[in-house]
Amino acid sequence: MKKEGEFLLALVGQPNCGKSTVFNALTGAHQRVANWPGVTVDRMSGWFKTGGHRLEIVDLPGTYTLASLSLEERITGSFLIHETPSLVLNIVDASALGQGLVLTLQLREMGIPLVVNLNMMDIARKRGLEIDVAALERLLGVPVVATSMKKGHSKKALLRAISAQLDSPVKVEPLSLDYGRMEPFLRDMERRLSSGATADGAHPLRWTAAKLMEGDDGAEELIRKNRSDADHVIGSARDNRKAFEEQSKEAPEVHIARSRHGIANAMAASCITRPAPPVRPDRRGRLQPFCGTGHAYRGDVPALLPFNRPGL
Ligand SMILES: Nc1nc2c(ncn2[C@@H]2O[C@H](COP(=O)(O)OP(=O)(O)O)[C@@H](O)[C@H]2O)c(=O)[nH]1
Ligand SMILES: [Mg+2]
Repeated sequence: MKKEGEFLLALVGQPNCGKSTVFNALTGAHQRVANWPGVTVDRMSGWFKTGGHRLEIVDLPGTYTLASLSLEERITGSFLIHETPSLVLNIVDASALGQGLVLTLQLREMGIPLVVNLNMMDIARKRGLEIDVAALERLLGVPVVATSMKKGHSKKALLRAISAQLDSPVKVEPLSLDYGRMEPFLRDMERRLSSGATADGAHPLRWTAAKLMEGDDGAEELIRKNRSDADHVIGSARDNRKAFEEQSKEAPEVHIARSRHGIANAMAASCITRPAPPVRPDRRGRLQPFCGTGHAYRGDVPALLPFNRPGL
């Protein structure tokens, strides 16, 4: 539980994006390790001060998405839903931007207070990638801070961004992604969720609708906890999932994941001002080290990205 004047900061990111490096840089020696209840996954937490604020920071298990499939995803997803951190710090590997943004988009769909830390900028630069950080910030609608935390570069800028968010928290509207042919099904679920007695107003309707269409256990649990008409809502979600699959011959969760990956890659492509050079064998026919990075971003940048851009 947070004490008066204390804030809870959750560290979220995909494996190997530098989460522990950022955690260590922020907390120094002020760390403790425990287990998450009932499982043998380490729960790292610590504290630090910035701009007169004292923050407890929890390093959540690295996860590629927030689907409730793996243990790591379930721990991280459940913490974000139930512990309501004051702020989420999402670490993204700048050298694999499209992949990293898949998780960022999910956090933006939740509409939770967020600062994005684009880490590993040194690696991205070394590979020839250039990223327009301001453009990414505009698209995401939340602050983005570029760092190379292994060398401690831009740690102060990151601390400033964190304390600015705590000083004057800006209510961020959840990002609404376009799920194409699933839209009518999502609208139906949103309509059902908005009617009747509901105590789950803390989470955006659209996010809840999409989680139910994914068949996410965590979302069903949330509905059961908060709604007297839970059976009815969950039953409708199952009907909608079945109807979508019959109509489009694709599992709803696969469609959602594929759409989100497409949007993440399009977003990355539109922010990468210079992509990594293409893969080219050297004179002996061997592939150059690091040359695979950036392949996902080459090709056509869509003129109009298929999502609602904040501020446009
Ligand atoms: N070059 C470079 N390496 C980094 C940076 N941040 C982290 N690393 C390295 O990347 C690897 C993975 O980092 P780690 O913090 O363990 O990632 P985690 O899995 O997200 O906790 C480690 O070898 C770090 O030293 C960075 O900004 N630049
Ligand atoms: Mg780690």
